[in-house]
Amino acid sequence: SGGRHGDANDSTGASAGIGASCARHFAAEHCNLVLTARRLERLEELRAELLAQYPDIQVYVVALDVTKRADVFAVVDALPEAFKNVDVLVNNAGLSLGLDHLLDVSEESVNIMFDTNVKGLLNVTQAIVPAMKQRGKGHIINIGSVAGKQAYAGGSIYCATKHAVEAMSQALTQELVNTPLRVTLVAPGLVQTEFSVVRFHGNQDKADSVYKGLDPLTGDDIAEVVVFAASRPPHVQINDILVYPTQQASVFHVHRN
Ligand code: NDP
Ligand code: 8X3
Repeated sequence: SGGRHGDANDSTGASAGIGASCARHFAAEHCNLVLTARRLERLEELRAELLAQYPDIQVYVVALDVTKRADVFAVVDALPEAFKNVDVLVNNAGLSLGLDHLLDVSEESVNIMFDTNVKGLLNVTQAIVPAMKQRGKGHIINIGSVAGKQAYAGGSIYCATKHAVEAMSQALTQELVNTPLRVTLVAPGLVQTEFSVVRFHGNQDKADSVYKGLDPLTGDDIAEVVVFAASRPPHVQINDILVYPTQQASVFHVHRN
């Protein structure tokens, strides 16, 4: 798979949830890792955990806010030699803020969601992928969402950002079709992570209620899909995967016990 010894695997938003699970699952495949997020202490803890479990891998952690374009390029430029050849990029950093209706959503929330989910993903992609093209090797895995396929009341802006991730993934797939590079979009349904805690500004009860009465996906479930896509033979491009919990049938349709 991409990322085995000698190459590195870069995951954005690796300090929690799906991103941290991806780090653990790629580490289990003995990949060297570049892990980024804003909370460096979290990344350092994860690094220590992974090195204790897999002493044969190398893990580089660096604080990075994907919304800061100059920082994204500076971090990529300053990658240590052993981590320069990023083989798999997992564009995972993302968030949703609130469930305000379109008429009420604040300009600040709109900016944070677009800056992170859309422009942040673009920043990292533009910083990493040119070198992949030069080397003729690389895989871009974008974490979209069922919210990128359908929109729901209260989710207008978040859904718009995830529809944008879909559009960027589709366009990039076409733009790289004459290269050995691969593009994968993984679109999860309900995954129990810190996502809803962030959406509800730290209100744990409200966050828990999102997953009440069903058996939600875990970060590990999504990480397994990501590693599966990354570990196909070079001629196989898993392009678009929608993953639901068994009790979910659409963005609106969730069966609760
Ligand atoms: P978490 O809140 O658990 O994790 C989000 C991660 O993104 C954290 O590591 C956070 O790190 C990072 N992040 C947020 N903003 C930035 C930023 N500006 N720069 C760098 N990193 C950032 O949520 P999930 O694991 O669930 O979310 C991961 C992805 O999965 C997101 O793109 C989300 O939209 C998507 N998704 C989630 C679903 C769900 O139900 N949970 C369903 C479908 C898609 P830090 O705060 O340290 O910067
Ligand atoms: C997260 C899934 O339905 O909460 O992307 O928006 S949902």
